[in-house]
Amino acid sequence: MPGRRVTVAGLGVSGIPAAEVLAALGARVTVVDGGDSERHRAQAAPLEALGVAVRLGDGATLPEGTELIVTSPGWKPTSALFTAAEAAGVEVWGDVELAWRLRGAAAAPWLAVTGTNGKTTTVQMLASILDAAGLRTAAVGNIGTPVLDVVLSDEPYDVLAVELSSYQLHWAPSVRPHSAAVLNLAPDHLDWHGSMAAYAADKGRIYEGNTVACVYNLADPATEALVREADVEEGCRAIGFGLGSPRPSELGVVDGILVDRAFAPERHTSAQELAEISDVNPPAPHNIANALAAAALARAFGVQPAAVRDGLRAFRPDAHRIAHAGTVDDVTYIDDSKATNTHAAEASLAAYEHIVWIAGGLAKGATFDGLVTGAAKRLRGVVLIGADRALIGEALARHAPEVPVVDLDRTDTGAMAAAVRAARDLAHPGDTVLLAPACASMDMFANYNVRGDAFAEAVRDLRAPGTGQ
Ligand code: UMA
Repeated sequence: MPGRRVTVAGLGVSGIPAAEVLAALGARVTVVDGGDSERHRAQAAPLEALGVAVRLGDGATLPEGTELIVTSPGWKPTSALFTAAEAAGVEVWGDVELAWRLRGAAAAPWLAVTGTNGKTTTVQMLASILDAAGLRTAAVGNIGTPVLDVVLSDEPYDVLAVELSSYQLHWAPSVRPHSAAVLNLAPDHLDWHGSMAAYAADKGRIYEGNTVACVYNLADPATEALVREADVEEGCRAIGFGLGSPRPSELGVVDGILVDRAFAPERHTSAQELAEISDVNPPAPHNIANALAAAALARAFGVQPAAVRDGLRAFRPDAHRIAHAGTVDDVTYIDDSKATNTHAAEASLAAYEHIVWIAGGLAKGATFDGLVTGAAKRLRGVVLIGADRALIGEALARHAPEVPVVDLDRTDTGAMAAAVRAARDLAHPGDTVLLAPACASMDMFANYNVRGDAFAEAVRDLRAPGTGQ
């Protein structure tokens, strides 16, 4: 790296540590970012003090003399910067690729997880299990802690639980996990990838070069297809997980018990007990599947069954995932702000009988016909928010024209409170008001946590208006 001219694309969670590490290695670093806000300028200053050049407000022009680009995951492959890089013969790595290439010879192996939904929970469950097994580990990647932060840490790790998004996988061709899981595959981020096939192909990269296990979902044949297409190390096994009774090389459920017929010594004749369904928090079907995937990766790494049970018991789910925000006048309010795509929203809409649904935001190229058709019978009413709400409104008009819809044409900070009040007015006693937007939040909120917090606050306000109690 010394003296190499490297351009870092994106001054955000991934770009900042990438620029710092490259500068420390002696590279001549320029960070470029299309944004030029107060936040950008505040984050630029400490980097500039390290000798890094920061160019804000222009993410399209390739800096003179660039020999390598290290990009943040959010940058689309079609970005003008990469078109210019290609024309100039300049290679592009993601920050995860950089981390993989810089890790030391004795670096911790990676247990990697991707999927359209459930990957953060699964990685957290996995880290909890590895921790219960007495291993030094960290949950990193798309979950929010850049991989670069840990691969170069002075503290040695035994193994890393790595969440990889399709964006990160796209830009990380050399990564070779010890074992990896694809939890499920449903349309998401199609505006970024260009097509479902391209999205699936990027997800499938997680299996490349696995040495011990490629873990797939028995209920989602597309995940198994990705295993078949992968080029893995000799002896690497395909391991299925599902909610039924497992065959050899599978993990599953028998009489309320999570069992392993993949890594158990007597797997051809019997299954090994790992944990009870009640050890999984919350014990909803999709979450039991997440627990089985986490268990499969841990078992592939040699973790004993008792640690799987202890790790699952110790795990606490994140806020904003089907979280109970309150009950007011016999109406239950559920915050599933984390449902940022149709696949996730479908799972939460399936869980309730009579629903007033709050939906909308940034659609990311999704269509809503299937989602609306599946939920139509259970919808008491719908409140639409956000930039792409008309797409959901049109699907409702086509497939559920009898369902009352409130179209909320405002994006100010009080918009969520107005949405919750409109939902309350549509709800009958015993109903559920469900925030499951099926869309990203960034048109109205900083992220889905802020959107969920606004919902929870608005529910508190229904009880004691104006006090925020
Ligand atoms: N920017 C541009 N031009 C672009 C795109 C972005 O200039 O075309 C700039 C923005 O102004 C901003 C910076 O680039 O300053 C942000 O880069 P980024 O969008 O890649 O985001 P980071 O802050 O680096 O965070 C990324 C992940 N973000 C995305 O993939 C969009 C975070 O995942 C991740 O936690 C973090 O790296 C650490 O690995 C978030 C996410 O939404 C949670 N992920 C998607 C998902 O889970 O569905 C994939």
